[in-house]
Amino acid sequence: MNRDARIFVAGSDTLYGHALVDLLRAEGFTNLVGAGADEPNPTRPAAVESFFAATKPEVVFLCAGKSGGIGLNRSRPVELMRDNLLTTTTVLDAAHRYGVTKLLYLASSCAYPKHAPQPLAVESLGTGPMEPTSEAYSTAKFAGWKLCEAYRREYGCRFITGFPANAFGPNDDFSADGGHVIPALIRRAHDAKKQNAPELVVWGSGTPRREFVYSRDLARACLFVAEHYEGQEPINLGGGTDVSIADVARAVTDVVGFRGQLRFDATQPDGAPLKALNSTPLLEMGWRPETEFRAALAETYAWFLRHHTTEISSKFHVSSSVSRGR
Ligand code: GFB
Repeated sequence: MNRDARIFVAGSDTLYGHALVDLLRAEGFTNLVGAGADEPNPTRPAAVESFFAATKPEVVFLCAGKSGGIGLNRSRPVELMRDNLLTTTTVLDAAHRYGVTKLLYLASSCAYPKHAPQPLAVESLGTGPMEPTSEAYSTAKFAGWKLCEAYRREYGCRFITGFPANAFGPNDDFSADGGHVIPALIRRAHDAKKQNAPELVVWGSGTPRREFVYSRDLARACLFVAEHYEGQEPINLGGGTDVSIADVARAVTDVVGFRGQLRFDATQPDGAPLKALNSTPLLEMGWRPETEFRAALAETYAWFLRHHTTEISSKFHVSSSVSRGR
């Protein structure tokens, strides 16, 4: 990719989008369009149309679309599904009509069947029912992938879909009830430490396992795929190992410095028992994750301390703080 290519990161305010914009700037890409106040609302066709007409992006990373953890997926399926369906149809349509030369759409590992063989290979997509807690959001992500495929088939668009592992990092949604497990536990462990609370509640049994990817590594994988991958098949963006939620909780409390007990709350859902990606195609192309899990957690907590130290969160955050981008 030319360093002066016009690149649009749709969803530059999301976990993925922030990391991508930072990486692209650090790698010397000088012509980022819409990475700031001029980014159009991706669910508004007229705004997206004017933006594409004015800026004519050549490469698009489609990171936009609301997302949240298992709690938000259970309580806000409509908002998550509508936002993602509208975002995908709007941005892909504009990208097609304005001749974008390459687009990478970020889907989600929760679009895989709940009981597909592990690690999850792209051949398993669509072979069984999804995890019910996130079915609405996952269906929208699945549809986004299928729409990319349809543009490729009907119009020859170079639209690629990536399925990332569970991502975390700076700029995530750190709300205690709406965020994904790592930012939510960072928030609650931090609050518990400040309040000298005797215990930290961890949702579910602690036995589910997830493969995590640090957002900076995910951004590197996205750039790598945009530069080197031309296949029609979607591609998994992982390459790490899976960890149990109990071990994640222990690692978070270590990093945060919370010394109390963990209490597993079985009234909260576990979600899928295991989600690990088969990222062999990406690894065979030569890409590797760089950041060790503990180091990534420590960087994330350091970012949290710089940006979130004034509030103590317990309230559920709805639309305005629903994080975008998973
Ligand atoms: O991060 P999380 O919501 O992602 O939850 P999913 C992962 C696991 O952590 C589940 C447990 O077993 C949760 O029960 N967990 C423990 C917690 N404590 C907490 C907590 O405080 N907050 C949260 N959120 N979980 C999401 C999907 O599922 O995966 C989304 O719902 C999205 O649609 C995302 O696709 C990647 O992997 O279970």
